[in-house]
Order: sequence, then structure tokens, then C-alpha cells
Amino acid sequence: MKAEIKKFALGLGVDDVGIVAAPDYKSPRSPDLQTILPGTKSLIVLAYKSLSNLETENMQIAMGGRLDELEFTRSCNYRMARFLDREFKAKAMTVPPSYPLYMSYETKGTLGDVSLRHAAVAAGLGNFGRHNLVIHPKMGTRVLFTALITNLDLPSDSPVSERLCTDCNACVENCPAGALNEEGKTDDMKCLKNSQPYGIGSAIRFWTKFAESPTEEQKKMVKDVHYWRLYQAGFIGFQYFCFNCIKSCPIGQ
Ligand code: B12
Repeated sequence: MKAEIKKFALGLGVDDVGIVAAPDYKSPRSPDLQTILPGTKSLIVLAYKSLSNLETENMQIAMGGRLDELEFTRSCNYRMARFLDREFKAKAMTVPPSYPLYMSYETKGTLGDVSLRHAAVAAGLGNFGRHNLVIHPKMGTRVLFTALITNLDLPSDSPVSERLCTDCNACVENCPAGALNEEGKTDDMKCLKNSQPYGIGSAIRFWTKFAESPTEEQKKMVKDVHYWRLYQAGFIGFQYFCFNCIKSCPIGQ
């Protein structure tokens, strides 16, 4: 069954597939998979090579590439779930590449319901690097993941035993926010402030100032280019303006 599943996924254009039995997926901060799909027995993790778009300094092109990737990964998720249902009468739930994320004061929208990095590592698709991203043996850091939670009884693939990060420190040195200074932990808020300048923090500041301003000032504010950028980010979703920790990593280039 594993071979059939992998063949179908690769046929969709997915670059690699790993499988992990539910007990082997251990992500300390994430919810129990049984609360999402009672009877979960495995996770099928899909890996996709990132486009070269992330190398450019042109942030419209860089983020445009990410949007293409997100759209493709979501389509693969849907097709995989339908395949598992059709062929194996399985229950399969898709795990999105990024959002929606649970918004709460505690997590500040930084905790996925399933940790795709922990799932990818447990499914034999790579291991954590100094940048806290998963490095794939062939694709290096330039890889994104999605997954399917299923009730299929599938054994785990073997983990990658060799450590893939060379500790060259390029990711740490090239992080403009200093978000990787502490080993084993990304400072989410530092990363966010730099990589998403038109994210939720900026939107809150904008609307707070708007509410406190006289009408003439409000009119000026919505005609200002800063508002146009916030508006665009609002419908794009999380719009990144930094890909440095990925693009500076020499592994797999
Ligand atoms: C929310 C989120 C963010 C938030 C918050 C990050 C966070 N909390 O980890 C922000 C906006 C900061 C962010 C940034 C980025 N993200 Co992000 N993000 C996510 C998302 C949606 C959830 C992450 C999550 O739940 N984390 C919380 C839990 C899992 O983390 P944790 O237990 O606290 O573990 C942390 C540390 O303890 C450490 N860690 C844990 N175990 C181990 C073990 C070892 C050995 C080591 C060394 C470290 C380590 O790593 C974690 C990072 O701090 C995932 C998708 C998903 N559903 O998983 C993508 C995801 C992790 N992001 C991804 C990417 C690519 C990025 C960015 C490069 C953005 C960009 N421009 O593309 C940066 C990278 C920042 C970095 N170097 O860490 C990819 C990673 C792919 C990969 N190859 O690993 C994912 C998997 C999306 C995807 N579909 O592929 N992200």
C-alpha cells in the first residue's frame, strides 16, 4: 500500500513522500492528533522543492513564487485525500502548508495544528538544521511540506541518520532580525517583524492610529502607500519579505 501511495503522490509532481506511524510523530507543543482525527494511525508527508523565485531581491516575484507553491501544495493535498478515500476507503484529512492558524493571545498565531517539520523528520524526509528548518537529503533547505492525517495502518519510513546541517552559520549571519541567535529556537517575533512588515502588528498599529486621528488625517492615511501595502498583504495572507535563512543555506544548492 505504501508503494502505491508514494507512486500516486510522485505522479502528481510532489518531489518526495515520507510516511510516519502516528506514535512516532512527536511534537511537544502540538495538539494530539487523535483530537483532530480520532483513530489516526499515520501521517503521509509530502515534500516540494521551492522555486528559484526566493533568490531574487524583488519581493513581488519572490512572494509570487511562494504563492504558486502554496497553491500547488494545496491541490496535491486535495488530490491525495481523494485518492486515499477512493482506493483504500481511508479517512484522510489534509494539513495545509501554512494557514489557517489558531489565533490566541498565548500562541500569537505561531503554532500550527500539526507541526510539519516534526512530521517530516519522523517520516524520514530530513532533519533540523541550525536555522530550525528541515534539511532534505537532496533538496536541502529549499523544501516545503504538507501532510495527510489518515486512519491507515502504515509503518514509519526510516529516519535520515546522517546530520545534514554543516553548522556553517550562514543562516544565522544572514538573518537581518537576529532571530536565530539562540541555538534550537527561532525568535518568532523578531522573524515576523522583519519578514512580514505589513503583517498583523503593522495592521494593528495602523488601525489604532486611524481610530485616534481626526477625519482629515484619516483620509490622508488611507490614500498613503503604507495602507495600500497593508491592504495587499491582507488578501495575500502572510506576505513574506525575507527568505534569507533558506536562500543562504548552501545545502542542496
Ligand atoms: C507559524 C509558522 C511560522 C511562524 C512561527 C514559527 C514557529 N513557531 O516555528 C514564523 C512566521 C516565524 C515562521 C517563519 C518561517 N517559516 Co514557518 N511555519 C509556521 C507553521 C505554519 C507552524 C510552525 C509551528 O507550529 N511551530 C511550532 C512548533 C512546531 O515549533 P516548536 O515545537 O516550538 O519548535 C521550534 C524549536 O523548538 C525548534 N526545534 C524543534 N525541534 C527541534 C529539534 C532540533 C534538533 C532543532 C535544532 C530545533 C528544533 O524548531 C522550531 C522553530 O523555532 C509551519 C507549518 C506547519 N504547520 O508546521 C511553517 C513552516 C515551519 N515554515 C516554513 C518556512 C519556510 C518559514 C520561513 C523560512 C518563512 C519564509 N520566508 O518562507 C521562516 C523560517 C524561520 C526559521 N528559520 O525558523 C516551512 C519550513 C520548511 C522546512 N524546510 O523546514 C514550514 C514547515 C511551512 C511548510 N509548509 O513547509 N513560520
